[in-house]
Amino acid sequence: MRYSNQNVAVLGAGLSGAAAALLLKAEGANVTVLDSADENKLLKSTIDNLRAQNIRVICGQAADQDSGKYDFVVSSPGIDPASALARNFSARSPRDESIRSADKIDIIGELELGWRSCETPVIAVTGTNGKTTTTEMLAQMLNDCGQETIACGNIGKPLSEVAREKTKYDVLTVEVSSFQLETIQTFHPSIALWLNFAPDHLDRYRSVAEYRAAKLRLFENQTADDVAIVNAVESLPELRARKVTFSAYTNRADFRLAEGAIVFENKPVLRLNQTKLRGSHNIENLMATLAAGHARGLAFEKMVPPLCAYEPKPHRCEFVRQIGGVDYINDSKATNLDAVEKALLTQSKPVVLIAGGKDKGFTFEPLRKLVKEKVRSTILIGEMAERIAHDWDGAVKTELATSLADAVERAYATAKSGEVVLFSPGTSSFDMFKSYADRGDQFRALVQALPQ
Ligand code: UMA
Repeated sequence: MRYSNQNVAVLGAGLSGAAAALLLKAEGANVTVLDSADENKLLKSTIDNLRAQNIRVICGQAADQDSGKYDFVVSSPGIDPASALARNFSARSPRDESIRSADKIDIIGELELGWRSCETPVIAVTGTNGKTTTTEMLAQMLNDCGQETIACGNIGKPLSEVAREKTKYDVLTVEVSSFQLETIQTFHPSIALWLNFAPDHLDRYRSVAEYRAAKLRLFENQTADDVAIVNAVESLPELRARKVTFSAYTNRADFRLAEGAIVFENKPVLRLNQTKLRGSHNIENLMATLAAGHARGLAFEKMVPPLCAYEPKPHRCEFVRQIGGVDYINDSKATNLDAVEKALLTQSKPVVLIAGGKDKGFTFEPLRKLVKEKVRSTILIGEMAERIAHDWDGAVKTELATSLADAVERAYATAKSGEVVLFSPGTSSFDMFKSYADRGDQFRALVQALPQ
């Protein structure tokens, strides 16, 4: 077994930590899971399951101060390297010259751990927006075309879990985030998709450049035998892999847009009115998916039917209901400004916008011009409400709401027939909700409960 008799610490007892711990245990390691949260705040079923497998779990302050001797450490993506839990080990990292070699501990991420136990080639999908849609759509298309795969990674099923299950696949379709890429060493996708890039996660990174550098590690271990599918408008560094480009905005791309169709080598390969996806961002997601299928040797005629059947998932400009001529749209998945911009650009009716949430360290100023153009009124919620009101002062009418329920009531009172109530928060949900999905579910339920 790969990790027989090794002592390994796993940081975080969420989805990634639990999956990493179970994989390590199955591969012979003695595992300790450390989580900074109080035990009663963690999922009891997860902790019970870990302990039932003879995995030690230490929570709260004792975890942050743990002084156990470990051969290496596996970190969950959500754990900020600046946190007390991570710093306890990074202070002993092999990269720190001042530490005696006997005391050094290597830290890898859960993605890297899963990769090391995987014998299946990987298609990795990253981008600030669209990666979940593309990962899901690509996996569905590959399966329909007879190439067995599973959508995993940041999408919600950690790669370590897939590695432990040992199910045979032709290829794995892995959504990868910057948080996961930060801690790779050998992770090597044979096909890497770079969908787009926009500022995000500035509560974790010191700068946009630092966020971009973490994401660019996607290509780090690729060779000339691999394929890099990249947005043509991005100026990326020199890549070793064979580059295939796509763009809905320029003709200087391998996959481009012409007369309502996606075109490759001057031939239309997919008519857009046949698909259920809308907006230029989704056209690019389709282009990247077709490019990945092409790189896997699939014919376009085979790929088109499953792509046309693909239904957009909840929380992504999801139409909820029409009341009194007002459309209510749930775009809770919009966790950064780029996503709000895309949602606003697809609206043809005046918008009543509900936005706001956790303070992720960026300003909403860049949207000011577009908001002035498209939005009649804004209703702001969460940690960022006052800051957004300040950023958009004078551009649009703003109201502050005390809760999402209050925001929905205010939108209902404000919106007139022929308008759209768009819930596109522009930042993450963790100040008030468990996740973007929980936030979107609550919005949908509140809208469903409104009188006709
Ligand atoms: N924790 C500590 N100390 C800390 C911080 C956190 O102990 O300083 C503990 C928490 O108490 C908690 C655990 O760490 O128990 C949570 O770990 P985690 O945040 O890594 O969450 P997981 O449940 O493992 O989920 C992670 C991804 N979460 C993040 O990257 C924040 C999930 O992506 C992913 O689906 C899952 O692994 C499976 O791979 C979510 C996400 O928001 C959807 N991703 C970001 C995004 O898409 O923008 C990157």
